[in-house]
Amino acid sequence: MLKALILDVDGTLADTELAHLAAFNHAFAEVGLDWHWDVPLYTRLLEVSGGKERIRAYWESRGDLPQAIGTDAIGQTIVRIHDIKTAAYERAVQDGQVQMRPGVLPLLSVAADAGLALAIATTTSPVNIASLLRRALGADWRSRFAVIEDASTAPRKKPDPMVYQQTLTRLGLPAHNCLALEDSANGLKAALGAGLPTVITTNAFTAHQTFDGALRVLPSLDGISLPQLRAWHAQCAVTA
Ligand code: XBP
Ligand code: MG
Repeated sequence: MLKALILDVDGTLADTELAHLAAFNHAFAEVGLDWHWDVPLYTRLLEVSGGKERIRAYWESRGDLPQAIGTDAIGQTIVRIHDIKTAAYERAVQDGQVQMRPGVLPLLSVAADAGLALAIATTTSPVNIASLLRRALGADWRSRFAVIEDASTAPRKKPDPMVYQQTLTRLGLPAHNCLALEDSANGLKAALGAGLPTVITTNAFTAHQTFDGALRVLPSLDGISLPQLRAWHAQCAVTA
C-alpha cells in the first residue's frame, strides 16, 4: 500500500544543476579564484553530493590545498565560497532561471489529493529548497510536505542513506509503504540503503549513470500517473 512519496530536489523536482554550476563559478570569481567548472567537469563533480563537499573534493583534486593555512582556515574558506554560491543560486531561482520538471507539479497535486504524504529528502541547502518551492508552489509551500530533510538536518550526504532514514522515522512509515523519486546514482543508493522502492527520472547530468535496483528509470515524470506509480510500487511488494 503506497502511503507516501519521498522526493529528491535537485534534478528530480527541477533541473537545477546548471543554475548551481553558474552560482559556483560566480562564487569562485567573487573570491578571486581562477577556478572555472565547465559542464563535463561538473558532471563528474556531481558524483560528490553536497556543495561544500564538492568544493573540497575539487580543491583536493587540484593538489594545491594550502597546507600552511591549516584545516580550519580551509574549512572557513569553503564555507565562505559556498555562502556566496548559495546567495547567487537563490537570485537565479528568484529570477526564474530554474523550472520545475514536467509532470512533477501535477503528480504532487494528485498524490496529495489522494491522501498520500509528501516528503523531501535532499542533500541541498534548506534555503535552496525554499526559494525553488516558494516560487513553484507559493508562500505556503511548506504546508504541502509532511517532512523535509535536507543538508542542515542530515549531514551525511547521499549515497549515505541518512537523509532517507530520518525522513522515514519522521513520517512514521515503513519503507515498503513509500516510494522515493530520484535522479542520480547517489540518490538511488541512498534510497535503496534505506529500503525504499525508487523511481528514477534521469537528466543531462545523470543519464549516463547506472541505476541497478531502481523500480523504473524514466526520462521524466511527464505523463506519469499516480495509478502507474501505485502499480509499479505494488509489483515491488510482490517481488520483495
Ligand atoms: C544535489 C546536490 C546538491 C546540489 C547543490 O542535491 O548534491 O549539493 O548539487 O546544492 P539533491 P548545495 O540530493 O537534491 O539531488 O550547494 O546546497 O549542496
Ligand atoms: Mg538529485
